[in-house]
Amino acid sequence: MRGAARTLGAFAFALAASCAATAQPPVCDADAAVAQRAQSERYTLRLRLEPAPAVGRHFSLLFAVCARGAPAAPEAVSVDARMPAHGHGMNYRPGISALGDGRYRADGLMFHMPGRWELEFAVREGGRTERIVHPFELQ
Ligand SMILES: [Cu+2]
Repeated sequence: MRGAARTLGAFAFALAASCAATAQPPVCDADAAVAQRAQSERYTLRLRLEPAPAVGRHFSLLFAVCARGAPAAPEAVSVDARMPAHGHGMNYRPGISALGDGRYRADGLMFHMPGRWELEFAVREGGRTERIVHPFELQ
């Protein structure tokens, strides 16, 4: 019993370590093949969802906030997701951390039903908040 628990613990640690090694946020000049793109008036976002979202499975969002192709340094960045057709959001509030160079990581997102979701980013800079919406169709 104790041996099994220890083995499981070691396995979980190895899994976490391998995820951290592969899940790098994109950079501003990322190739379109490796990162999706969302745009507002002043910003371009390069983003990646990891792992690919499935109904009821947590995923992370790795992204870079860019202004004219270079990393931007906004005062605050937040992200949320909604299903506009149903008028509801997620059941979880994601945690977000700044990694420097305009790059961010948000963890703990989950789409709890299939259909059209919208990821909504809010970028605050100079007393102004700009919203960037990225649609996502979940099968
Ligand atoms: Cu819904």
